[in-house]
Amino acid sequence: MIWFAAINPVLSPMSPQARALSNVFEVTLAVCGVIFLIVTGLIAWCVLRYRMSDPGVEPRQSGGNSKLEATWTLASVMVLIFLFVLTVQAMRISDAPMDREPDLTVIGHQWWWEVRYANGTVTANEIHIPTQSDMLVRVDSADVIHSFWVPQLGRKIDAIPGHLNHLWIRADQAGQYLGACAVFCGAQHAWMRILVVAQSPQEFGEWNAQQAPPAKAPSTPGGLRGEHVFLQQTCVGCHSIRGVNANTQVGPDLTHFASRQTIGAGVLENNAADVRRWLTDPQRIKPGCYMPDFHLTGSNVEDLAAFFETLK
Ligand code: HEC
Ligand SMILES: [Cu+2]
Repeated sequence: MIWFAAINPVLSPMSPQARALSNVFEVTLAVCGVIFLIVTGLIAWCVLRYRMSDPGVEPRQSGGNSKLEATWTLASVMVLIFLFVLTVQAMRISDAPMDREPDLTVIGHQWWWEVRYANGTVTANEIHIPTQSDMLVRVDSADVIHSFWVPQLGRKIDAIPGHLNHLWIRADQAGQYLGACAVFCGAQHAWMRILVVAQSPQEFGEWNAQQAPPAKAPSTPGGLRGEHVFLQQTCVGCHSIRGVNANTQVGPDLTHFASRQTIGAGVLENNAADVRRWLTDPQRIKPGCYMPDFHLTGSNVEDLAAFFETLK
């Protein structure tokens, strides 16, 4: 089954919640498989066994068999009750309570994810969690309906404007887990990836402590020029860098942008060359996305990139 697990993360769950769900899937598939084999087997057997052997003679006709009918009705009911109980059990394990303050809030935007933690950390597209602990996630949307899904860690849940939803995510082992928006939400729906980084509780604590404070002021000349460009252009209208400008969440929070692995919800890697590509022409990288092309000069791009490198 290993090759199957590789192409289908639903079948390699990494949390009790995801395991309960994939268990429902596997058991239902097995039950349906057995029923399919019984039905097709019986049909095949009847077709072969009762072929017309003598065209002149009408075969014996029999109508109704109440024992047989009662048996298969009862058997179907039992199978349905079994699957019902299994499903309710999985729902109890995977569904989150509504009456508790969440550990983090995830807000779907066209086409990226805003991520806010209770201690003030704000980031985008990359969610860090400590291993072996149930994280209660509140899911909201800033515009249209999105759907949050990290198959190995928990259930899929819609992000609906004006209607808060909750789910558990949890990872038993440290590692990186991929997810994506799972309901079509416009042009760049395909590039609305989620990366969950599960770390030991200690590493997670360090990460969160490093993410919560505002950005340090740049010290290099390039960094200072870049900060100036950022404030001069309309970047400030959409992005916030805590410590530099007021809070706005039209685009991802950039306070610790340099510590993230990707740009544009997975469309590029966050490295020196790709940051420059993004700033030069975001519309070519992610056509239709809500970051306009500023036709920045080469030196503006260099300075901004130097500034962003300081946002660790
Ligand atoms: C009209 C709003 C808007 C303006 C103005 C704007 N951006 Fe953006 N920016 C966005 C949006 C929206 C995204 C996310 C795009 C996506 O992933 O779909 C983004 C993404 C980014 C990213 C990648 C962040 C990440 O974590 O993926 C960087 C870096 C960035 N913008 C820098 C800038 C700079 C520098 C300026 C000014 C020259 C600027 N932006 C101006 C809306 C804006
Ligand atoms: Cu989507």
